[in-house]
Amino acid sequence: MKPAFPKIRPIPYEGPTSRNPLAFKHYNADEIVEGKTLRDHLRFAVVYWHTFRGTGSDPFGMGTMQRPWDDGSHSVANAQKRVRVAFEFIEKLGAPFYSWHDRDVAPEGRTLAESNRNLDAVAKVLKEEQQRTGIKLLWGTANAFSHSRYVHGAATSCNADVFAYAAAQVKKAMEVTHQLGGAGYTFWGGREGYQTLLNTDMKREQAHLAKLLHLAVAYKKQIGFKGQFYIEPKPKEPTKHQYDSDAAACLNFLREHDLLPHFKLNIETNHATLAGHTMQHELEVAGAAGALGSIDANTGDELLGWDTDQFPTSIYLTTYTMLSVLKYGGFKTGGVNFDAKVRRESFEPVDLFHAHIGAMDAFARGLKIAAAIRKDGRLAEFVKQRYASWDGGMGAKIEAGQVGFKELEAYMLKKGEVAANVSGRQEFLENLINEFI
Ligand code: XLS
Ligand code: NI
Ligand code: NI
Repeated sequence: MKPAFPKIRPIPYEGPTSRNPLAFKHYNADEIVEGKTLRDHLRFAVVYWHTFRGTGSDPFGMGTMQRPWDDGSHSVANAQKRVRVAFEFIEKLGAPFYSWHDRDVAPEGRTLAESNRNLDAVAKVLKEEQQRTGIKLLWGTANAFSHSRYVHGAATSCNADVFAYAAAQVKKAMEVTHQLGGAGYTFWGGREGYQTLLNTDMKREQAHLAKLLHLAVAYKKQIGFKGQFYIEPKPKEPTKHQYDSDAAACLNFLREHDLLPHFKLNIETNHATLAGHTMQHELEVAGAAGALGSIDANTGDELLGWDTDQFPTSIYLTTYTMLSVLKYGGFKTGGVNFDAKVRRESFEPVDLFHAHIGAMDAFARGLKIAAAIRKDGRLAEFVKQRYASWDGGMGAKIEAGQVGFKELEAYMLKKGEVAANVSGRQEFLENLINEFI
């Protein structure tokens, strides 16, 4: 096969003074930060759906992407050829991982059996290319939202047959993920929510979603798949409300249905903002619960308010993200998965390189800045000092459960008024962060 990107050589690291748009300025994969290479900290992954299946269509217009290697057909042969192109791209970029939905990599057939055969035929090529390049699968997932059968949702559909179909589809996607040595498997509730409560039995739908996840946990054990399961929170789009609306809602759902030990969260930046949160907020909620698994790295346009899935370039965003990731011990099975798409106006193949190179550089900078802030220690020390009243005296007794309301009343009656409050120093801290940016 002729190369799809003949003019592009493997992307080198040239350092911050380079003016070469096809070189890294900050992502030096072998550089060590906090005892680990950048490659192992960031575990970059390229997503198959946006990068190799995105057409650039939007609600107002048709696709714009120039993808000369793609014949536009739904044939298995075209899908297999696309795999070679994808791996040429990922290899030249130097990303160690990729991720997919079943229906991105292989075409949906006329029957479930045909869809499964198509997936097997493409998975064979995925495996060959993984072995040839050493690129690994970060996670797989099933697209149980695009086909019209999923009009009312998948696991949460009012139609029990749809649940059965979704279960069969997830089963197959898990098997293929397992065959390809996937480090994880993600559940994003594409249409697991409602458009109107007038026609919705919310309790029953949520119980069905939990049922599907329990069946997946059981099947995982049965086939010996050791990868990490993730839930990806998102509040809306395509439905008005999705049950996995944010990290806190997902954690509550998982706890209520005895699923928490089996899942971690895959936090996506643009989903956080759609939920009215910052990425940092979602990462802290997940991290505090011991459930920070992976991230879908992108960014939204705050003025548009849609899930625009843009490539992340803000150094503040990547710095705050990596501060939280480092705080909770770094990625184990997860990574920085670029669930992002080039703009409709960026239709040439080379734009795919610019987008990923810039985002990888932005994360490399965020990581180095976060590590420098941690090494400096002033931020952590400030937070520690802010809670010093809990480290001894009455604070320590409250935390240890040694006092009740009676003792607390007696303490305050004697003292009369609280010890003086001190400033939160937000502006001082914001300035401190800017010292490192
Ligand atoms: C869509 C989601 C999706 C998941 C995988 O908004 O981000 O791409 O990451 O199904
Ligand atoms: Ni995502
Ligand atoms: Ni998204």
